[in-house]
Amino acid sequence: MSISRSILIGVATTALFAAAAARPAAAQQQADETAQHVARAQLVDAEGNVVATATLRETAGHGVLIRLEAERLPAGEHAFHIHQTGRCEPPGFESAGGHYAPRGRQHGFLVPAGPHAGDLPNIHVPADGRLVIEVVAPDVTLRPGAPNTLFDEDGSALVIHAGRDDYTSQPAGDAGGRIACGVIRR
Ligand SMILES: [Cu+2]
Ligand SMILES: [Zn+2]
Repeated sequence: MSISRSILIGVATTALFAAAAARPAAAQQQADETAQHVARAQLVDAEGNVVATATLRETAGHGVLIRLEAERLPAGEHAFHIHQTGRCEPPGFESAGGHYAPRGRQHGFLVPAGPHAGDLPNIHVPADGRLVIEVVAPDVTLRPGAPNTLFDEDGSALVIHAGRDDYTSQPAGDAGGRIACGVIRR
């Protein structure tokens, strides 16, 4: 074997080892980043039954994408919000506090000084109680430490109401009682 050929093989072998070593580390890093950028919530009703699940995903700087999968909600139009405290105590779920609004503002998409960061469009549940929707909450993030993070000291919750949000009334859209609530978790 010539010297130059053995050097070439040596370089190639080193490169292979480097690639093999780098791959698990990169995969782990990617898994860590993915875990940081995804959250979930299980929404329960007043009796504690799971009625919907949500997956929340950090976008590329455009807020949090929320996918809601409902299995057994009452038919009709319902308000859907992010509330400021990650506590869901049945039956009334008042423990979840008001709408998440780290930058203040008023309630509602139809109000010039609105909306709250946690305001979301109404959901429309068909007769069988099942639906899947996706919606972006543009003014929140899952990144810890950010002023508008959903993972602040007391966390956050997803809440569904008995009635529709009129997008106007203060402080919460005149949406009636809270019929389902889920703490947002990693
Ligand atoms: Cu609400
Ligand atoms: Zn609001």
